[in-house]
Amino acid sequence: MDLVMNSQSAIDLENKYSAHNYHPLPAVLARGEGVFVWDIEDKKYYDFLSAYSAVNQGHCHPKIIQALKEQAEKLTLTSRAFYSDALGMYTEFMTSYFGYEKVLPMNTGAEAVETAIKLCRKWGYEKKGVTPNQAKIVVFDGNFHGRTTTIISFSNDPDAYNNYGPLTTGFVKIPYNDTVALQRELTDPNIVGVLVEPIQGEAGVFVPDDGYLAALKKNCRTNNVLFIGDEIQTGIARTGKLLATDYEDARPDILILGKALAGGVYPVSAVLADNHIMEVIRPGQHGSTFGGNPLGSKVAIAALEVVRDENLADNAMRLGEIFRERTTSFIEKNELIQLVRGKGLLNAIVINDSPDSMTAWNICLKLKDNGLLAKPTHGNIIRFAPPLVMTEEQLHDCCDIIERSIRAF
Ligand code: IF1
Repeated sequence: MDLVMNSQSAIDLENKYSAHNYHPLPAVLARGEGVFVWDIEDKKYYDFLSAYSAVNQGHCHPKIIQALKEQAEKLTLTSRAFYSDALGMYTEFMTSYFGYEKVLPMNTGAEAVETAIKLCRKWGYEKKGVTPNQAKIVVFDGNFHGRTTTIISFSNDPDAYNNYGPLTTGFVKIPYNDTVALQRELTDPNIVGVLVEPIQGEAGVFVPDDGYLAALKKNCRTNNVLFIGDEIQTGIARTGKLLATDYEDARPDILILGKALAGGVYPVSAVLADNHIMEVIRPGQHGSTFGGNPLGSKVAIAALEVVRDENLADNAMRLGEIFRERTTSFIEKNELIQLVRGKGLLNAIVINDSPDSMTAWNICLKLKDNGLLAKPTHGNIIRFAPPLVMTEEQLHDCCDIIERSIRAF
């Protein structure tokens, strides 16, 4: 191994030994603090991805790191074979914070989605009375919920599912943001749930029309179907409210959280529901070695306290408006950018070029040169999702960088 690590040698090392399941932007990060990250050569960048919205609280938030350190020295893992002095505290905190009767702790987002699917199906058989093995869950075109075999079974991105078959059945895909399609599908008595992202992230930050989520909720209620909200990316203040579903009368029956739930410090995910749903899972019927461990529990409490104490939802709301206002007036004078869309600090710009062009990628390389990190999604879309601890002054600085970078094309 090289004694002196520079960016190129780090990239070479990763390329040689790490599976090639990613194509990263060539920035080799070594340090992070708040809205900033630094590469090996100590070049400083604004982070405009926030690890796909996992570091909403900013990198290495001192309060979260303190909780991690304190608990790491006491007790990290017990498994659920025993009780711990942290899990009760964590689950009480979580349920009151989000307003549900029960929480089921897991680790990654995909695991929590799997958990929600299992919970919903079991509820369907045991409470709704669906014929064994006939349960169906409604999902949407363009969905992204993770990488497990069942989840990729209902993706419509060939990269996600190709040659990973045989795929899991029991899902019905309908167009997103289409209330008529929803009404038609939900009357099928075998439908037990609707799994939805309140804003489709991977699809390119696609915000549904106002009222769509409320209509979805209403249709679920009328047809005795569970509304499963995947707020792994949209939750924890990202879109300007604690949850993106808080914008409407659209409380999910099953709420899925991950990512920023533990501030990007530790993998913690959760499924929340009320007793009449959660009670269908009994001892031995679901679990995880790491889920609900003391370290993750304490880190998550600290991470959620930061969100509340620092008013991150309000800040995301305010800065998001400024960001879209500035970007909108910029693109009036710039033909390369088609539009900006989003809510709070989950935004994207769409480039006026074919999705298979290199323009978005090249803009991201230029942004990197100018000290800001963002990543293209679906060819010609660039997602902008900085940590929510950003100041207004920093945001204007970032808008200057973005405008300067795009003008270079
Ligand atoms: C990757 C995107 C973001 C998610 C929603 C569940 C999960 C995710 C709504 C699974 C994860 C990630 C995973 C990451 C890329 C990324 C992503 F570009 F694919 F769409 F965030 F925008 N539900 N999203 O967004 O959570 O198991 O990863 O903890 O490369 O797969 P996980």
